[in-house]
Amino acid sequence: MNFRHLDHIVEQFFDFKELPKFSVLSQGHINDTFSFQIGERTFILQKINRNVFRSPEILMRNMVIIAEYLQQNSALEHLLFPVFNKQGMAYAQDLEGAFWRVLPFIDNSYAPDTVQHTSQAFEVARMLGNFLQALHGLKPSKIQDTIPDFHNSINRYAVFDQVLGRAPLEKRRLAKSCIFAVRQYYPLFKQIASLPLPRRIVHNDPKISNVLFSKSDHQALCIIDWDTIMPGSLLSDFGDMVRTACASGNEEVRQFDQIFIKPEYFRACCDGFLPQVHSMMTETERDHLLDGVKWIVLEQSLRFLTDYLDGDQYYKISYPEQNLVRANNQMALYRSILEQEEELLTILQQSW
Ligand code: GN1
Ligand code: MG
Repeated sequence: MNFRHLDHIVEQFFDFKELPKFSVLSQGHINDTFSFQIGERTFILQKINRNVFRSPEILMRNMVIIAEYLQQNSALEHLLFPVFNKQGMAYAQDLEGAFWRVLPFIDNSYAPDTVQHTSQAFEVARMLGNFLQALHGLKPSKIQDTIPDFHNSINRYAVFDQVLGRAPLEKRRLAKSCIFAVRQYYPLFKQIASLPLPRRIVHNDPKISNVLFSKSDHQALCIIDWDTIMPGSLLSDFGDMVRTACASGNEEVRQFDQIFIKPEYFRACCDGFLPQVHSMMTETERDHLLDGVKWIVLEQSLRFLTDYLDGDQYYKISYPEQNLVRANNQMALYRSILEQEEELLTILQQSW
């Protein structure tokens, strides 16, 4: 791959004698991510997806506010302070107007895609709980929405309905069972929307691959991907964590009958998470944690399904039916949670 077009971006941030060495990091469904080296130092370079983030300026402003807040008010390490360019801005633009940012690279770390051991599930949860507790004092009004209505599932369902109306017949036929299931389970979104949930600053995308672990002792080091940190609900963060850290396989698994929540991972997540957030949670939040998991898994299925029907405009894909596979995978996870509900509720109660 030719990276020469990236030199022009990096030179807006740094002076260099030798050309930087770039590598592609294939993380995430949204932004394009690279790492590069200047001398001994390694950084992350990211192109912000404008289709998803309409206002990169707001996004980067949020990031700086959050990093400064956490530096002053928490003991968290590895904060994602963006590197400022030579004009003192937290991003740079290329000749086509695309927005790029430079972030610190966390040495000696890795981002797992699935949990291999209960201790990893515990660590993800401890890290997320810590992070939410640290953000607890940051007023929601300080942070602007980077994606409005991000977890407004009722809105997302309305969009799905419109997209469905204009989707090609063949796609509608192939997605028939998932479309039917989304319709069947839709009342959950209404139930969630009717809950008196406190609005807090939350991560909004705490999937397991957004938690970095240390290569030496396998402890969680930090939570990355701050693009969607904005006012929202603690339930959706708990939900997204469980969706990815407790599942028997990731979103890409095609053997849908093998997708379920591993009870031992769920127990580890509860044990890692609850003590961190215990003091700040309201009774409504406490009573509906498992509904948060169901909500986010169902919403994720709906999001993949909508994108499949809409011509794969949002999530990156590497083969044509990938978003439908992901939607069916998440629907299988949702159904398995319905079957496991009693067992999971017992684990939650035991973890208090
Ligand atoms: C996207 O960017 P990435 O891959 O961390 C998405 C999340 C989804 C996730 C599904 C801004 O996250 O909301 O849960 O894919 N991010 C955005 O894997 O939409
Ligand atoms: Mg992301």
